[in-house]
Amino acid sequence: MRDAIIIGAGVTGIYLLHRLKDLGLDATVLEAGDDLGGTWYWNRYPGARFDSESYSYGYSFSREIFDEWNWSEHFAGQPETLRYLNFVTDKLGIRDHMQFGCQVTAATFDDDNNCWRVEMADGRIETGRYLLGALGILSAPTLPRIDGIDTFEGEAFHTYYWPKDRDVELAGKRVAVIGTGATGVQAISEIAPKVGSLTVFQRRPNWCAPLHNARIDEAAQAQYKASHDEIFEKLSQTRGSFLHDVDPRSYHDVSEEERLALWEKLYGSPGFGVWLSNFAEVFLEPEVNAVYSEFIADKIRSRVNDPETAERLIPKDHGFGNQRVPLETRYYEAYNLDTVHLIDAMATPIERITKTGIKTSEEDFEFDLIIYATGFDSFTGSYDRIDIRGSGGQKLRDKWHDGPVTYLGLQAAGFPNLFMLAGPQSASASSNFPPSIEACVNWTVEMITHLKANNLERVEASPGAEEAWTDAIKAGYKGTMLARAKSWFTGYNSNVDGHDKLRHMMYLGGAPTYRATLADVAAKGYEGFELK
Ligand code: NA7
Repeated sequence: MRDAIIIGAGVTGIYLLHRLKDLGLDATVLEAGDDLGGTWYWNRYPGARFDSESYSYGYSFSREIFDEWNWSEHFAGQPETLRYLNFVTDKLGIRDHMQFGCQVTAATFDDDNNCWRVEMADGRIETGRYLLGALGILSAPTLPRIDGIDTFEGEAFHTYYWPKDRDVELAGKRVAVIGTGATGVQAISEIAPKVGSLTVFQRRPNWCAPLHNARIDEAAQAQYKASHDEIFEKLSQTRGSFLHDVDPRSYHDVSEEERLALWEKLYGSPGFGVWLSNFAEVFLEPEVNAVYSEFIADKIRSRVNDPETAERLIPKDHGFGNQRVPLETRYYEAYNLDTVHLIDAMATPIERITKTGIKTSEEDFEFDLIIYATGFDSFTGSYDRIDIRGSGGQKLRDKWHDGPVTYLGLQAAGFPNLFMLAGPQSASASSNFPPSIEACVNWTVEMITHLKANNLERVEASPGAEEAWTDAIKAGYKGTMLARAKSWFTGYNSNVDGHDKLRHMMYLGGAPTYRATLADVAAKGYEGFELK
């Protein structure tokens, strides 16, 4: 029996494996893909890139890695990020401890031996004391439930499964994109000038804002390398572990001139500042949010030539920032091309996919390629897709039927020795991913060290601690604008049964408070956990 089995060779699995190997433990990574990288292995669609500054997305645990790796763009594209994760893995010398092409189908806790038995689609079986979920939060892609989806005779795929072994011919092709979340927005912007024609099927628009990406020249390289300490100090202080944080002034205390000056500056600045460096009231007060939303709506109107198309691209059902804000590069300008058409899939719904294209209530379209940018069964989907059975045979899927229930977003009562890194209801889910997963990994590795040192074989969240944590998570949503928005943040997905109401997926207290809570729990002898 191994000490630990990690599922997933993405950003989390790589660091976790490194820490466990460093302790001399027998750990292996099981990865469904044919290589490492997780999100950055799968999502190869044109335009896939960071919305976080590259150097804030890289790992912080090794100064050597930070110094040796040179990001070429402030917001790196998928190929570069995948190269980075390979570089880190080889530098750490842990590749041999990863098994690829392992689709984990089931995991069962053995109450007699306090260990997990993990089954894979190809019949392989692994047994380990600890089962560590490094599954990511957006790794269960969902196709739309539209009649006829299997009948289309052209090329079609979900963005997550963009072919990796060949180039997809775009030039001259009649292309459809369904979905306008962050993925659709990136893909549309990138392919619009390259295809013969592009038809975008949009159900609900998102609020998008410019990324302002740029190459990192030698001077900027030297500058960010020299700023190592400041970068990570800042990431440790901000609520979302981003380089952007709320403006300390109150919206109500500044003049209109000052307010507009800030907003213009944010709209013209790189990265998530346009979302996160605003006045706190934009997030908290619907009336203030409405004023900012109108400011952004005017920006959209100024960038789209056809006023009717511009109005269609402006969200009417939620205010700016209450869903994930896609950052874009010439997204709105794409709609000024004669070859790009925007279909309102609310007004004229898609009725079916046909052999030759897409039929809406109004028109029959013909396409060569259909791209489904239709999102994910967020946070819990990747756990639900594995038949996970805890103590006494209870299924995690059943326990989470109406939404996740966890303690610290790390464990679920009744599922001993199972840790979810970046699990639902943790801060990893609601902040810049790498800094947050490093904190979760460090904490979990310390706990495992503690258990081993004390000859303990079993650790389980107590039902009371779980209930209190989940109640606190739910309370965090009360009265917020976020709770009313229907997106993957809140677990909505029209393509998954039962995902038509708010699910309390994220810890909303901010990353620093979350880390302090973890430290406090450990300092109190792992309060809320039963150790045996
Ligand atoms: P998202 O943000 O969940 O977007 C999915 C999009 O697909 C969204 O516009 C949906 O419209 C649309 N959708 C889903 N099903 C359908 C059907 N059946 N018909 C029409 N349109 C549909 O996923 P992304 O992949 O874009 O982004 C996920 C995250 O990955 C992103 O935020 C980054 O953090 C990285 P809806 O809004 O439901 O009306």
